[in-house]
Amino acid sequence: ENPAYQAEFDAKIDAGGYIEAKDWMPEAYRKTLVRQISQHAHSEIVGMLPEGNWITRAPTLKRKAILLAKVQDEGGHGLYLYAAAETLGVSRDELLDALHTGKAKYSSIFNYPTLTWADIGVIGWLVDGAAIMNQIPLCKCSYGPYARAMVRICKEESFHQRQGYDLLLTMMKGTQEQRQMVQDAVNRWWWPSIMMFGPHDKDSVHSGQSARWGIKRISNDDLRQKFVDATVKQAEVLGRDDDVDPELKWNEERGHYDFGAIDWDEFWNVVNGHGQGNVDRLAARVKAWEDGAWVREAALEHERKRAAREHQ
Ligand code: FAQ
Repeated sequence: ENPAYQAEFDAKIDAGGYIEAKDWMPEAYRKTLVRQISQHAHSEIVGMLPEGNWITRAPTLKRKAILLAKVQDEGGHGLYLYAAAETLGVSRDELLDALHTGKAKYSSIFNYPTLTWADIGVIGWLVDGAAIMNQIPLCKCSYGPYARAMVRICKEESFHQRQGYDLLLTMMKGTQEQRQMVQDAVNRWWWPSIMMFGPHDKDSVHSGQSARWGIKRISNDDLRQKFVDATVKQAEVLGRDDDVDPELKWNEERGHYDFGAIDWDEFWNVVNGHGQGNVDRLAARVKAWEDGAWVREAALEHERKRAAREHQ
């Protein structure tokens, strides 16, 4: 701890400025960022799995090309985010090890199964919709490398959200069976999507400090409310029959939609590794890492040979 550096850091935060990788920062600030950015990166990479399942089963060439592009974007987001975390002095191997050994979290949402093609539309509409709501304020977070990575990520997420909504609009114009499929997918993904924003503000252990540091610009509950308000309107255009939450209704006085109570037992159960998909998702990641060992070895060997040639 150095009081002069601390004062400079505080002044920068108070002025809404950016902290850069080479700037002095409190150890706790660095650790919080490593935790959040790496969990965010893991979410992108694990998030490729539920959708990846459907690439070979996309109903048309157009939908297949779109889904392929979306899943590739998610791989890219994971890589920018790992690179942003690395600027904080942590290695990618350490981060991946924390994921593979189950020490690091990733978003609860990716532990739910994708049962039908409508799930792909609903993930784009609701899951990417929630992700954008949370990520737009992160474009202005106080850590420069994270904020800058978020700008491009948000642009790509916007395409992801629209393609999901477009997929659902198409299905809603189809047969009764297709409309039913959409309704079923919405019913299964609605509550997990609104859980993505994390615990209520009063139960959120990190919120106070993260807000003070300019990492969290809008609270978990405020983002959740913004998401519900925006999404109900989109659902009306979609022409959905709303039986997902009987308590979901416009509250004139508040100027917001009210909604029912979240099942926090389910949320913590999934976060703590006991959701439907946790075991499979982690096993798929570990297998991918192990199967890729020869690629890493070949790349290192190539580099060793190149360096040896240069020194001859
Ligand atoms: N799942 O005190 P808080 C995507 C944990 S979008 C699992 O409120 P904080 C794009 C939290 O880590 C999804 N764990 O924590 C995509 C903490 O535990 P810890 C990823 C959760 O950090 C779309 C504890 O609960 N987006 O991937 C969750 O201030 C479609 C206490 O909570 C991000 O990661 C949860 N939902 O606020 C890809 C955004 N919520 O770490 C493919 C960046 C909370 O002490 C397809 N992250 N926890 O062990 C954030 O904005 C924040 O970290 C929050 C949580 C808001 C998620």
